[in-house]
Amino acid sequence: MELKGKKILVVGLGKSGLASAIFLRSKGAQVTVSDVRSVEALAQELPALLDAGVMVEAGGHGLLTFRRQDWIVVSPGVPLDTPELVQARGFGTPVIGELELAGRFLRGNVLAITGSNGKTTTTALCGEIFRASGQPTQVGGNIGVPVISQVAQSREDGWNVLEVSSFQLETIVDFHPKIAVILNITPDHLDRHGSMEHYIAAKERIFSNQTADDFLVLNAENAETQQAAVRAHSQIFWFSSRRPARQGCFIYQDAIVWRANEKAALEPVLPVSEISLKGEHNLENVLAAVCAAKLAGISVDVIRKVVAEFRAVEHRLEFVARIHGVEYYNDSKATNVDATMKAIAAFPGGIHLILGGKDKNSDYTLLHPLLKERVRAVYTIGAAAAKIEQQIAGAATVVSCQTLERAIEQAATHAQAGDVVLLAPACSSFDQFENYEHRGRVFKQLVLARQGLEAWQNVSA
Ligand code: UMA
Repeated sequence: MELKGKKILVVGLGKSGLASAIFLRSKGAQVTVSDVRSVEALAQELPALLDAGVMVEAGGHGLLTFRRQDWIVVSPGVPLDTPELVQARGFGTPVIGELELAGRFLRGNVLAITGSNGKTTTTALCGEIFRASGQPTQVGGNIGVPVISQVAQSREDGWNVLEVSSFQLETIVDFHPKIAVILNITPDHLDRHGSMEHYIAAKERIFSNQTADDFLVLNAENAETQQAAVRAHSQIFWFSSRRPARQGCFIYQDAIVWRANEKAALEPVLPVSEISLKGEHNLENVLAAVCAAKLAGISVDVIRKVVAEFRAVEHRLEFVARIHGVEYYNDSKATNVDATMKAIAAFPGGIHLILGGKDKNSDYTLLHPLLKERVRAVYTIGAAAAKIEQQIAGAATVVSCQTLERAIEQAATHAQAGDVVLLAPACSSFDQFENYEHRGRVFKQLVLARQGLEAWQNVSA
């Protein structure tokens, strides 16, 4: 892709847009950035861009700006049905995403991991394993580091371990991972994709450029990933927490084992008891990571050591504190119903669950069985509270709280020793917070402040 002298528009000036604009400028393109945020809101990003000779359109997208371009690079959070993008595509202007742009310049092998839930944990774990094996490794993508910012450091002999989202996959053209992983597909982002069918199609793009020389790792226990296998052209390896797989990773006699092909002997990797992550969903994440690592030729010794030492990633069922015998867990990354179900299932019962935020056109009635079985009370917050309260009526005691602060306060009042206060909100955070990380940090600060207060009261009593 020749960039020198080309007129390129970058849409969205978040992490991906900023890194794309700087990259494109360094390659000699004439770059304009367009963002709906005001000049004041972009004050932090503007100086670096203007210094680099990038033009900026702030406060909205202009039709004319979109029409005068050779290429458009779109940030993941910008919907493809944005009218200006639709019109530009109508005029024949190629529109690609930041991941596609990066993929065209990235050196080395790509391991790409997607799924509705578990992406970040699996990507982080794979990154640790690949690093420990001594191969040059970069970890990036949806996990928080735009891939385009990693192009310069990428190496022919190295691995790029990338978390990729449906938003990023929607705008790929040639992106081609050597190993692709789909952990699971369950309803999420239906507000953006419009239907489950479109969402699945976006996820399946991860293997659309793979050939028989590439590997696709799929979850044998998820209906949607089972069906994906039919459409793939790559070599398929399965992981399963419930039954043996023809080739791939599964549990046998309480240990994770690897089978290279139907006729190969089972190779023990590690006893399940050595894994410190909580919940069956995390067991699946570990199985998928082991599968990917084995396909990359990494030894069992390295894998076993890293998996045993690996702790929960921040905001993913992260233990925060124990106050008066009540444990507080931060699962702010549980931004859809399925993730919340997995978080609930990780505890035997006694749960005080904080739910709510920005709705993604989700069906909260799916929570009924688990709420009845394991949850003592639900504390609702944010814009989706009324919908959630209506949909879970009868399945759990509900306390309307509006804010996270009040929810923690109420949960702490009702919880008894041995109970769990769990933030696993089943919604995105954008109604009350900058993002899920911000929501998780606020949760942790509020819980730790309570812990500090209790400690202080104990000392002064
Ligand atoms: N914007 C517009 N026009 C629009 C919409 C947005 O100009 O129509 C602007 C916003 O004003 C803002 C910018 O676009 O200035 C934001 O762009 P972005 O939403 O793409 O955010 P980035 O900061 O570039 O972060 C993105 C990913 N965000 C999303 O997919 C929403 C980050 O994933 C990712 O870590 C980062 O790139 C680096 O790769 C976050 C995420 O929430 C964690 N992902 C979703 C998820 O995991 O569920 C998919």
